[in-house]
Amino acid sequence: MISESLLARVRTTLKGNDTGTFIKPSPGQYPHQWNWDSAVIALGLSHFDPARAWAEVESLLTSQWRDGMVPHIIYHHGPSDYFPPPDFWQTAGLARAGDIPSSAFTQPPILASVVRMLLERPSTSGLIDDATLRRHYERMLAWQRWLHVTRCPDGTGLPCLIHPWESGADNSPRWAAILDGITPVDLPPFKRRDTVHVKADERPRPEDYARFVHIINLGRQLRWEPAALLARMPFLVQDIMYIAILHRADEDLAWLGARLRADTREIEGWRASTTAIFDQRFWDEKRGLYFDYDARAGHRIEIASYAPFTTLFAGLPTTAQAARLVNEHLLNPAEFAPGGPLKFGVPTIAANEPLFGPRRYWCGPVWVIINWIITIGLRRYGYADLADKLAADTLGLVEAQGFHEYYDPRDGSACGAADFSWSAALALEMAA
Ligand code: 2M8
Repeated sequence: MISESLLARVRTTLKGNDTGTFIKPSPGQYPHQWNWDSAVIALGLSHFDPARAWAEVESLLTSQWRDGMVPHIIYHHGPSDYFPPPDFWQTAGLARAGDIPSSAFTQPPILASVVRMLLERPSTSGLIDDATLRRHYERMLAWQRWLHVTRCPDGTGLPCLIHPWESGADNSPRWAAILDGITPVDLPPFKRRDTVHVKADERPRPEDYARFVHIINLGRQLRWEPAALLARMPFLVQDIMYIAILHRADEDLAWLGARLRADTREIEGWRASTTAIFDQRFWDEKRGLYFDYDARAGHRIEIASYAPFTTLFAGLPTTAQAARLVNEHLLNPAEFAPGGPLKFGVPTIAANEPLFGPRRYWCGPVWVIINWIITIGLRRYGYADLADKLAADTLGLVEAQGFHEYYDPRDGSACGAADFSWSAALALEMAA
């Protein structure tokens, strides 16, 4: 149930972050449009301004590159005090780029799933015409094809990420070993701006930030040419959350295609390929967990994170695998459950991992978007009580602390940026 007071606070936060063209993730720290932020923000908007929800989808898709990619940061209104600024990406004059200045890589493709959710809501579904919907469908199809084909080096259809920012979980310990192996050289001059708005010990470490910039610089030198990126980038990863989100997006895009009477065999082919290889590449039978894959080195990355739980969102695990994920890990107080060192779940890294950092960004804090994805997955597998409890606990955290970017799982205290759009939008989703 959505209370009037929650609705009013969410509305104030989202209106406050509304630039007119898109809703920014937060007032100071993130002044541009971010890909997966905008998608889930549209869900929150659907509860009080359904036409604006569709406008958010439209504004994200207008940034699409000619080769199909939908970029991760879109600078609709030019530069700001955010680093990197639009010209840092050096995409001007690239034939494959889009018309709106943007970053040169992408983010988790949750948009098709959001569009399906919007279409399944009576308040929102009648506000989009068939021609616009078909245009959105074609664009999302092109993006998902780009991921399965252009970003896949090994014929499996599993996309590779070329920068930690593509995962959405920028400084996750899942990427630590790869980042530690990268020595930045000849860095272009840059000045970090993120630590102006948020305490430095809640943000990526300086050495990791330098590596983020180094990888961008390599991409610039390769003119962002997809085959060259796959061949040369030092960070080349198959991320289980990213692939789970894509797999669910394929399912939801096929649903939309059927509704539009389109031929969905290509999408069904992607779904079959992912299903066929997922366990073989990522499942660890001994640990009862999925692990990401370092595609450059050719081995799994054995860090216990929130990412395996997101596979439930996509329906990828068998019932038996789901039971192991839930009983051995999600409910384990030494790792992910409240009751041991933690008071709140789900931490983004298991509490007993050496690199667990309870306040440092993606190294341990609780994120509303992750809990929301996990609750949907739990329901899909019949764990409705657990999903209800996680949703209620997450809402409690947000009610007590405000719409923050992330929260310390030991005591629930707020971290990162304040007035954070997706925490507000997804609080409404969980309440509903
Ligand atoms: C964070 O990422 C940006 C870079 O893309 C940053 O740290 O400057 C991540 O949490 C990402 O998942 C999120 O989409 C973005 C905006 O909220 O911020």
